[in-house]
Amino acid sequence: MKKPKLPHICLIISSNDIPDKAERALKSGIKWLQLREKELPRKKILYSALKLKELTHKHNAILTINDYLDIAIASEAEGVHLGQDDLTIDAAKKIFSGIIGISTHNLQEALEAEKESADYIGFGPIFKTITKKDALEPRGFYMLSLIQKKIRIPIVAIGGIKLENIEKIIECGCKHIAVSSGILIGNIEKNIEKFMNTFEQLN
Ligand code: 3NM
Repeated sequence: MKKPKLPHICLIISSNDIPDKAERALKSGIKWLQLREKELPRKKILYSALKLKELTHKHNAILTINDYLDIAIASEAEGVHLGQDDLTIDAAKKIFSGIIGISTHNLQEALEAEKESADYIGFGPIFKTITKKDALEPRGFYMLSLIQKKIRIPIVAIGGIKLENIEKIIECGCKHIAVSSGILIGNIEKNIEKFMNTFEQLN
């Protein structure tokens, strides 16, 4: 199976956002959803993933599942997003041929992920985030630029990304972002339109 190209914007959602916010985002043109669910039992996360897969399929978008490779496989998601304490990329590759991404927070983790041939790295948090409870200290633009210079695989900047700071992220050379509150809080449709317009200027 050929792996799909990564869209510029990944919207991170939880089960509470299904179906309403997920559907609104897809209708507004979001082409990549990541299901990130830390609270619920696995079976409920699977149900959310299956529902989301129906929606992403309908809108020609891709779905990735945070942490749980078994749920990614069972829901036929296009990808899995691993944390540093989840399965290794090598192990995931043995049982999954879809997109494999991994969260990284420093250059060493990013280089390691590249060596293991991850399809992309998440790098963050770039700014302070209200979404991730155990987030590390913000890395800022300087670290993002440095990572951009050293790493060849796609980099998805994450953490506190909003309309107010997106242009500076793009100035760092970054072509992909993962966003939760910056899209889901306020007017979803308007937020997405503005984020998409910023990226369209790149193409
Ligand atoms: N991971 P928001 S920051 C899920 O640093 C996640 O690895 C991060 O949500 C990391 O766009 C983060 O609301 C939260 O800040 C992203």
